[in-house]
Amino acid sequence: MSGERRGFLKSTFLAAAALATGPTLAASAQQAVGDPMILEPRPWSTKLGYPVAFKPYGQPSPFEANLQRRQSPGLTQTTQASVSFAPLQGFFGIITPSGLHFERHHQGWVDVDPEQHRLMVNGMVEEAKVYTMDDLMRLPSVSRIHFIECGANTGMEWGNAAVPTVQYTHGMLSCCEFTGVPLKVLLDDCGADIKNAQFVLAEGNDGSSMTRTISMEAALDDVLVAWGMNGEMLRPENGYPLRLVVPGVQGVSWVKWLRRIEVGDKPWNSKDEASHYVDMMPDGIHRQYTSIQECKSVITSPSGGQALMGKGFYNVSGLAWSGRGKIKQVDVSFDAGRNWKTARLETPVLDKCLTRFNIDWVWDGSPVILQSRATDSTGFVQPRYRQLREVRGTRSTYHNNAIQSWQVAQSGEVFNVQMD
Ligand SMILES: Nc1nc2c(c(=O)[nH]1)N[C@H]1C(S)=C(S)[C@@H](COP(=O)(O)O)O[C@H]1N2
Ligand SMILES: [Mo]
Repeated sequence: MSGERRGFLKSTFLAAAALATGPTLAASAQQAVGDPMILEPRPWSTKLGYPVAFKPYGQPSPFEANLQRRQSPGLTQTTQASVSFAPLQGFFGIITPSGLHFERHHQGWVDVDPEQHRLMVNGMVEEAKVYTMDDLMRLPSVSRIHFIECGANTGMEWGNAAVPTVQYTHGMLSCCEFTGVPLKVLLDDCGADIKNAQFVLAEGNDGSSMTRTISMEAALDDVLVAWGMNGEMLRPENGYPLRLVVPGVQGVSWVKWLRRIEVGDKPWNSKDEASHYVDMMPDGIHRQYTSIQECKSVITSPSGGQALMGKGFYNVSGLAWSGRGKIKQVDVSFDAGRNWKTARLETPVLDKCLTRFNIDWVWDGSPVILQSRATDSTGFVQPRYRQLREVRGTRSTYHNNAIQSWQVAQSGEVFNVQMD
């Protein structure tokens, strides 16, 4: 190691020590002397372990059993039309484990036999075609990491702080590596009339026959017809064997169990577009076809429902994303938005993808309100509730990207609160 590098390490260590005034970072660790957990053998170190492939498909540790998708206590559940929220408070980095991806089904999820699955491309094309899964998987594929967020995410918070944890405020959000064929390849293959057609319709093969209009601009840009998720086939809940991936656009357009793409010259105004995911504006008129998920962020740790273990050092961590591009900056406030400090963005920072941010914090034990505010590559800054309501009024359900506030009480308990 060169002298220069050693010097760097030494100075960063000193900087860290200086930051954690009084007790250093290590102060949270127990003193080793006398701790039986390190001094005495544990049961698992004194016997044979399980054989390989004891579980042919790996499972999380039984000690992690509490980390689950959950249904919100604040929502009316019907048996099939429902939503499960991803436990954002337990995630690291940017990838959502496949088994914890949120779910939103308008008519329940289905187990599709891939041998019987077909994708039709028709409408304004030279030749309509029907593809089998084998046909599709022979085509040139790409893999891309993108977030998917339901347009209704954070929807229960329009009025006031309604639900207790980040799982319920922001958990209709996930981020995976998707593998599939660019939709453009299929449109070219069928000779789509891209001069005159401005839209495509995507149709699902479940009981809801989900149908959504997507702009030709997006269709020719980064939309994928995907079968892979996190290195394996899609999970049934997420559209096995085929779903549309529409980067940056609200989840409803990511049609699952995708069976048909129709090329056309006007929006279809389908049942799924007439009432769902439209925004009631202050003038009483519904804004239809809102589709891009605007720049947003949330602190996931510490977050509502958690409790700090006493004053001292904490790594404050969260997620930021924008449907319009990359995250440029995330600022964190420890005093309800009066002062802001710029957080570290962890790599990779990708287009229309979750970005993980972290920032050092020493809690002095007094009550505080934590907030994060993201800025994207277009310069768009995530709004406060007051700014959002100035434009959108108060009667919306969807597309809430306001700054989230978490109150840390003197007890260390963290609560969902809403700041103007
Ligand atoms: N065919 C079909 N596609 C669908 C839906 C559906 O009910 N049926 N739900 C949509 C909605 S509203 C969202 S937010 C996303 C959710 O995707 P996920 O369940 O994989 O999280 O899928 C979309 N695609
Ligand atoms: Mo959704």
